[in-house]
Amino acid sequence: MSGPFVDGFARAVRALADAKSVAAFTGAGVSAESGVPTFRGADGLWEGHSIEEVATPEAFHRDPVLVWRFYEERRKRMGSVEPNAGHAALPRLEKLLGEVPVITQNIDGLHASAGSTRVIELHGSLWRARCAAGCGRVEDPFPYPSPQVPPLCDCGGMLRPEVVWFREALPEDAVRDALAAAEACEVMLVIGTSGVVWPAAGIPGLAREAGAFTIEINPTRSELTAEMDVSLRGPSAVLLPELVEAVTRARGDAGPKSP
Ligand code: BJW
Ligand code: ZN
Repeated sequence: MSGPFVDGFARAVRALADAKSVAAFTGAGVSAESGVPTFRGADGLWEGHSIEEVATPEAFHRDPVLVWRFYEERRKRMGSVEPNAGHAALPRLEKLLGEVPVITQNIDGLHASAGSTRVIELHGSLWRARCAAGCGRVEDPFPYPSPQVPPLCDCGGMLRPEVVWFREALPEDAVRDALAAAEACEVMLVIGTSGVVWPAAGIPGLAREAGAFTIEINPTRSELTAEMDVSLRGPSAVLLPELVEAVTRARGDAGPKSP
């Protein structure tokens, strides 16, 4: 059974159940049902904020207090936020299939809180800060609330959120790990991302070029839909648990497959 007559969900289950290695690539949509706003679209985080005002190195240079207030507000809102059933499904998939690297654009830390063992953070973390003056100091974790706004480094310079702003390079080790995971996986789950931000948006395409079967989970079409073998339309907190449940049934108690 293959081709257009088998529905997308069944093809996704079969690909996952047969896979020796699976990776996930995630964006803000995976945290939407935890109450974390996405970036784009109605009620998105950028609504009411100009990106140039808060998410560029120039913005920080111009008005570090405004930028820190924006991030302190987001850190405060995270205080009452928990991982949702979509995050939780990924560590369940690890129990079934072995390690599932999660390449995430999110900075909220919710994949690790949910129990995913290998999280690759492409755009940094809300919970770290580093010296903007370049002395090399990293505060991990950087406590909420910040002792002052803007917080200062021991060297006298300012600390900045350890996140990746527009026109900044992504962390080298995260890019290296993400590329390795994309090239190694047989199946890549692409969850809750618009796919508009580069270079992260190139990762599912690299996985596919290296032979991976690609499965999108998103309520709407994205810039990445055309590169997907299967697109499942719906929220990830519903679809991911359903998918993992179906993969569990399909595999019986086979456990992870050896490479
Ligand atoms: C659900 C759901 C549910 C909703 N379940 N799903 C090539 C071409 C063109 C431009 C560029 C290019 N290369 C580089 C650029 C420039 C730029 C860029 O990409 N611009 C584009 C916007 C055009 N890239 C950069 O600047 C990068 N740096 C770089 O390239 O350096 C080299 C350079 C140097 C000098 C000059 C130029 C380049 C850095 C990018 C850093 C991005 N940083 C941010 C902010 C991080 C910190 C913070 O959070 O404050 O990262 S921007 C923001 O977007 C954030 C996200 O990680 C990222 C991606 O967004 P995401 O996750 O996809 O969210 P949304 O909101 O877009 O989508 C949500 C999705 O969820 C939707 O599809 C919904 O349908 C779905 N959904 N509910 C499942 N329940
Ligand atoms: Zn310093």
